[in-house]
Amino acid sequence: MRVIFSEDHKLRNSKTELYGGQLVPPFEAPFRAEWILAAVKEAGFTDVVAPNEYGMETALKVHDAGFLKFLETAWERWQAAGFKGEAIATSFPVRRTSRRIPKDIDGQIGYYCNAAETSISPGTWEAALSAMYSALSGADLVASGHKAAFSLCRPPGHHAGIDMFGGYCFINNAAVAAQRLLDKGAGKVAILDVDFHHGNGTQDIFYERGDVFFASLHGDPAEAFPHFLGYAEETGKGAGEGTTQNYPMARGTPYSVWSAAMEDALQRIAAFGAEAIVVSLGVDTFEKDPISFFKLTSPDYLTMGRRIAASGVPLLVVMEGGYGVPEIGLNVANVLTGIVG
Ligand code: SP5
Ligand code: ZN
Repeated sequence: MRVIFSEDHKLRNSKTELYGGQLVPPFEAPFRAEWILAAVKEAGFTDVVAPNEYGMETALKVHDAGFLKFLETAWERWQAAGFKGEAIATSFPVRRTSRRIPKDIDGQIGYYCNAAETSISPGTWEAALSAMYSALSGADLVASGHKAAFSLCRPPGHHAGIDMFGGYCFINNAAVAAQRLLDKGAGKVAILDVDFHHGNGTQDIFYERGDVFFASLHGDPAEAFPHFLGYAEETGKGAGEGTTQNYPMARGTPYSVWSAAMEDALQRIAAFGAEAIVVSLGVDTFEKDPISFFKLTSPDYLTMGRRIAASGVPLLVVMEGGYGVPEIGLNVANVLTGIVG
């Protein structure tokens, strides 16, 4: 399985995350990608290539144009406003407010933000673009006949919605990849989101579309980020009625319970008729993850990979979350090893 990886991920090196009322060093930091890359090479995945470059056509089919322009220019505008720290949203379009887009950067950053822990720093846009390139390059490999590919994206993407960033995410890499697979000829694609957190951005993007099935396994939003989406009753709307499936799970969930949910998700994906699956792979389901509460162990990721591969359709694995501990590398490598058998 080929690995697509861009060194430009390092350009996303924010100094601050708003956590527990303090500005702390971000959980989502460059060392994550370095650990993951080292571990997958160690496991024998040595075919590592840099992504191709692309324009914005595919991203513009899943994101709002004004939002992408905002992301591209936000840091420059924040600096021009004379602010000294990283760009952090402080005011939001909540209940019973106008949907007009403010003109000033302080207003716009709140308009386009869904979680204020994530600050915009110099290089964030360039790194987010490089992650999108990795996702697109992986999609092109799968579209051209590769049975599986791994896009080692950083920053992650699944919390980025049509016109919202947050949750450490800016451009929704998995959504862009799914769109690319459709544009390259797939009639139907599924996204299986196994990150600990609900993929609220991906759900937002495809909620009313019938060509992409979205399934997410995650910590119950009643107790976990992103707090406001990911309940089981959210199943899609309009043309997308029945093409979203959520599996919220409790604190302490072990693989025996988690895997039953994945089984159901994969059966629904097969019934939908997906011609390819994009796996939003977060390993923050790990028992030692610092910000999550599931209890998966390292060997569980091997079993997970095997079951996903048994779906029999081409797979694009896109990196999402997983934090803090060196085992994130092994856990990702185990999923890939399980997939290739
Ligand atoms: C891609 C991804 O995994 N994004 C996750 C973003 C989560 N950001 C908010 C973290 C807040 C965690 N609160 C945990 C409390 C632990 N006691
Ligand atoms: Zn996560």
